[in-house]
Amino acid sequence: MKRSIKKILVTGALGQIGTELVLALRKKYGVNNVIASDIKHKENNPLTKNGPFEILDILKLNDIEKTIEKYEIDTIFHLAAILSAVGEKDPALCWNVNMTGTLNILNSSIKYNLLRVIIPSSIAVWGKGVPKYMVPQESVLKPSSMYGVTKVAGELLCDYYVQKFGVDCRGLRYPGIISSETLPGGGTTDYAVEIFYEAVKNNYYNCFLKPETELPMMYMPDCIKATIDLAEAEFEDLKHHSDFNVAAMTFDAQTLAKEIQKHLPNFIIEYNPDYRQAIADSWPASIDDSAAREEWNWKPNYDLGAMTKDMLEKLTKKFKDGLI
Ligand code: NAD
Ligand code: AKB
Repeated sequence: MKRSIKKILVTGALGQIGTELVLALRKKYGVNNVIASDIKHKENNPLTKNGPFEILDILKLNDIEKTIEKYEIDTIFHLAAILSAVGEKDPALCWNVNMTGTLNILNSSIKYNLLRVIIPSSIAVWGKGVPKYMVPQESVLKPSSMYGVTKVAGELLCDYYVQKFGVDCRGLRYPGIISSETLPGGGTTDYAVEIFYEAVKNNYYNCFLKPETELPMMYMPDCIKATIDLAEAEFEDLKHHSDFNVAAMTFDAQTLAKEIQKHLPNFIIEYNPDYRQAIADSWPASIDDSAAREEWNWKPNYDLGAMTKDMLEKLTKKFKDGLI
């Protein structure tokens, strides 16, 4: 009989993507069927107050196994990771969390015969040797950040487990994700979130990238849609597994600032590039996501204009309510 997703564990659930993914999954699969977990606990966080939550360090295999047994988990969304900017400051931590964590999840999925594992990848897989625009699905993967190295190795590891052990592991190369619920956790694309908070609160932003640095980006509702759509796709329809390119929009900081100024004409931006500029310079500006479109009907809903309007509406309300 065909199995379907019933009990979900989300690792790194209190992070930027996890916070919103857990809510979307709980809406779809039922609150008690989605177990949020993270290495830390946050007081008064709706995720930890209004549904099952476990403190779980993904470096502790034994604890992962106990959680899978306790809740009879069949599907894991593995989001716990160290992102690019923090990873460049502490490469050993980045390697350890991203690689050991991924291995622990994959090995647990064999031991407990899990239905499915979703492990995100990133545009950080690219470095030298690819075109700046419309990087194809099959491309040279030569990252220059430790984070990128772990993302390439993670993709290869997942595909190896698919072929060797029949694990159903799936992943997407997310662009920079922009969202209004939880601040990002130490990446290079974080500027595209911070800029909105600072525009709403102070009408001013000091940007850590140069004005003309173009990067691929995506609004959170599209990120959630892509993640759940891929998780629910039929295995037989997929030719790829762990490395789907997904795209939504491309812009640089000066274009984003102009879009914000359409709504907040007094907004001022200044540029003081730091060590994150080199990371951003190593990534492409746009990517070709036709494999995702063909294999599981991927299509984004938000462009730069729609995303900016929605972000400003949401954050302005939060600011007025004293929440940010
Ligand atoms: P985040 O940094 O916001 O959250 C990661 C979470 O992992 C944090 O809550 C952190 O506490 C937790 N964590 C760290 N070490 C842990 C450990 N040892 N055990 C358990 N939890 C631990 O990251 P995110 O932006 O939500 O990213 C989720 C996934 O998506 C990651 O794999 C990331 O590489 C990928 N991704 C994110 C973006 C983006 O723009 N947000 C873009 C591309 C790829
Ligand atoms: C980062 O900047 O590190 C992330 C990513 C693109 O993977 N947002």
